Amino acid sequence: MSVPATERSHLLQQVLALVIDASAAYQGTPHARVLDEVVGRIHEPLRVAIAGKVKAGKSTLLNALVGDEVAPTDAGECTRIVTWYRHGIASRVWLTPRGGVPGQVPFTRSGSGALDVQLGTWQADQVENLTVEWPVPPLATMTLIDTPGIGSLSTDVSATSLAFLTSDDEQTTPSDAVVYLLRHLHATDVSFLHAFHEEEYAQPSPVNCVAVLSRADEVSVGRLEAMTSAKRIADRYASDPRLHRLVQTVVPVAGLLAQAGTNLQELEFRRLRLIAAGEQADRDRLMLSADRFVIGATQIPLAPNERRLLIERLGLFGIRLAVDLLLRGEAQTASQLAAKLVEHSGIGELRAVLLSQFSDRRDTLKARSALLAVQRLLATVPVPRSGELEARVEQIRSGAHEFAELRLLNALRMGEVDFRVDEAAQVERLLGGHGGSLRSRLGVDAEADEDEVRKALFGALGHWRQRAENPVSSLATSAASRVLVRTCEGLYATMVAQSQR
Ligand SMILES: Nc1nc2c(ncn2[C@@H]2O[C@H](COP(=O)(O)OP(=O)(O)OP(=O)(O)O)[C@@H](O)[C@H]2O)c(=O)[nH]1
Ligand SMILES: [Mg+2]
Repeated sequence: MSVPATERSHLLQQVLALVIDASAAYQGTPHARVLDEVVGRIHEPLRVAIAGKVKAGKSTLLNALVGDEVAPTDAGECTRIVTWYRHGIASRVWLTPRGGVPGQVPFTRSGSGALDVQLGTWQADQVENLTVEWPVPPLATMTLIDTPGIGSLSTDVSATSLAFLTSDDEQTTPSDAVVYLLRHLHATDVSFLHAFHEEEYAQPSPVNCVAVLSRADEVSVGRLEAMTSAKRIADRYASDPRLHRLVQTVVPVAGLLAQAGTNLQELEFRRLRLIAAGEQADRDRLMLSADRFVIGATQIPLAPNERRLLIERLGLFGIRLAVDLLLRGEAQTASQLAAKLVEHSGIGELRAVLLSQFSDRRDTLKARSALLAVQRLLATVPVPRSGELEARVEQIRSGAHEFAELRLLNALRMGEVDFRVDEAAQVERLLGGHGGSLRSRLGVDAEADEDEVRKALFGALGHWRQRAENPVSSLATSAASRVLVRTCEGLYATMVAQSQR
């Protein structure tokens, strides 16, 4: 789905004009095609890669975001291949061999719905990527890219993901943003994130990366308070300086629960009701552990195989939660229970973060990816006009206020500007660190009326003007304050435009 030209930001229009101009400079060479692809990419939905270590829950989370169980989550060949999920008018799968051109390939769907793509004579390591076209609305705003696990036993598979995410081939980093799944803070996670950010303009930049504390239901061994504990851990991770400078935020999500809630079956609901209707001691014994749940002796009329299917779909936490919701009368029907499971999974919070951190900044992220691609091409394959084009790249980079904000956000997180403690939180908010809307930048309630918005805006504007002009402010603080004044002026224009609607 392309974005109408009139809705593109001034920055993106400038970048688009530059890429078209650069493409003319490379006309007649094979590199013109690279730039045509960059133009195509500006019009496409944002590309978001889902990355993380092996079995972090990447494919399950992708399914929850797509709202359909398409990505395989078993140990099949396809989990070793980078797979793109794009919006399309039909359901089709394309295979691109390494160094070859894409061709359509047949697929079937397994019992769970996961795609079983027939690779034909291709081995997984000969495949550059698979592209799945799927006609579902969530993909119209975001192309999702499932990557093989990093830090897996197979170094090949790990290398495939690292190469994809930190690509330094003749094109560009293929994704505009990354959702990084981590289960426990681990050295490999941090070093991977560093590698990814080395490709960025302001390095390392948290601007296009959010972290998910994945499989959050497994925290506290599946006890009912698991999600609350996971939230506490995620908050602690988010404030860890090593992660804080690499990612925007850390959101706890139980992808399995979200996936099950998205397409809960009537039969599964009836089985959960049978458990809820069981005798309390029997029920509690059964739900003590996953093993016991499947093979334990019980009066509840469910065969071990039926119980195994339930635990695979919901996990022990999901079953405990569902039974608890049924017993407390919070869900009377399958669709009510499904909605509650989704609500508890944390996927809604992740969607909100993706919206505020990625979708709302789409144009800036697209502009950044495109500039990176042009810059890399100019550096690796010089043409007579390279010098002039490089100067224009630099001019856009240093002149665009959006990039100045991102640089400041990075500097703030790296501890390179010394705002007062009470100012730092306001600066982060003003720069869009908690979302790009007028109200979230000003730190006022989403329902705040115009008067309140105006008061907050003038308060911030006055404060940062004074800081910029204060002779005792350091040079860095004065420069940063000027960026914030400019931000407030931009917010003022937004406020006026909104009140005229
Ligand atoms: N309890 C629980 N299990 C999960 C969750 N997400 C995934 N799993 C399970 O973890 C296993 C791996 O899940 P995947 O989604 O395939 O993980 P992945 O990161 O895509 O794995 P690779 O692609 O092989 O690296 C599967 O058995 C899932 O059912 C979750 O939120 N909670
Ligand atoms: Mg996977």
